[in-house]
Amino acid sequence: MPFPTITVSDEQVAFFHANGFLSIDRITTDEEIERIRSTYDEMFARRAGREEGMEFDLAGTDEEDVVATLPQILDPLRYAPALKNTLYEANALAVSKRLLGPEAVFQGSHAILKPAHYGSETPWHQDEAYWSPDFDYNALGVWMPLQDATIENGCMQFIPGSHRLDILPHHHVGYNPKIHALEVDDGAADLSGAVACPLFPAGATFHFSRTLHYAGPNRTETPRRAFIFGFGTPPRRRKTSRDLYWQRETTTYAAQKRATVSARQQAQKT
Ligand SMILES: O=C(O)CCC(=O)C(=O)O
Repeated sequence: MPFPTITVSDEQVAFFHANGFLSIDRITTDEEIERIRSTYDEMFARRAGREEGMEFDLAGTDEEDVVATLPQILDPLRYAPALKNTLYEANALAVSKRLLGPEAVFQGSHAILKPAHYGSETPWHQDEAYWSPDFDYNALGVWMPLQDATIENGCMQFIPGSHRLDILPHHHVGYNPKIHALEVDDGAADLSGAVACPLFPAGATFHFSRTLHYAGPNRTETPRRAFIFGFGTPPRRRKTSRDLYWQRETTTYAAQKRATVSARQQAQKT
C-alpha cells in the first residue's frame, strides 16, 4: 500500500463530527483516477460478480432482460485486483483514522454506476439500515467520483446533523422487496436542509454510517461513476438486536444468489 499523502485539519475533523459529513478536494492523483476509471469501466462492462449476486441493479428488480438503471458491484477489489493498493485507499484510511480513531480499518468497498441519460436516483437513506442489526458501529463511507460529480449527474447530498439520529424506518424502493435499494420512510426525517457536495474528479466525501444521504439521477451525457470504501473501528455486538424489519422482507435475486453461494461454501467445509 502506498504511503498516505494527505491529512485533514482539526477544523475538518470538528466539521465532520458536527455535521456528519466532510468534503475534500483531493484524495488521489489525476493519473490514478485515469487508471481506476479504465478498470472500473471494464469491470461494469463484463458485469463482474453477477453470477454470485455481487453485481445487480440497486434501483430495479434486476431481471436478466431488463436494462439496469443503477448497477452496483459489491467488493470490486475481488473482481478487479488492479483496484487494490491505491493511493486513494491509503489516503482514505489515513483520513478515516483521523475521523474515527486509530483503530479504524478497511471494512469493504463497492462501486455504483449511474449510466448516462437514465441513471436512477439513489434514495435518501442511512447506510446502517442495510447493516446487521446485531452490532453497534463507529463507521463511515468514503465516496470518490471518477469524473466531475454535479447535482445534474448525481453528486452526494447530506442532511447535516442526521448522524445523531437513531436508525430511522426504511422500506424497499416502491415498497417492492425485490428491489435492493432502501429509502427512509416518508416523514421520518426532515430532508429540507440537504447540502449537495459537487466534486471534481479525485475529490471525495466522507459520511458517518447514520448520516442521511442521497444522490440524484444522472440526466447528463456521460456516466457518473463512484468508487466507495467503508472504514470503521471493530463493531460491538449488542445485547439485543435492533428490529430492522425491512431487512427480513428482502427477496432480491441477488440476495438469493449470495445465499446459494454461501450455502455451497458451508457444505464444502463440512
Ligand atoms: O453513489 C451513489 O449513488 C450513492 C452512494 C451511497 O449511498 C454511499 O456511498 O453510501
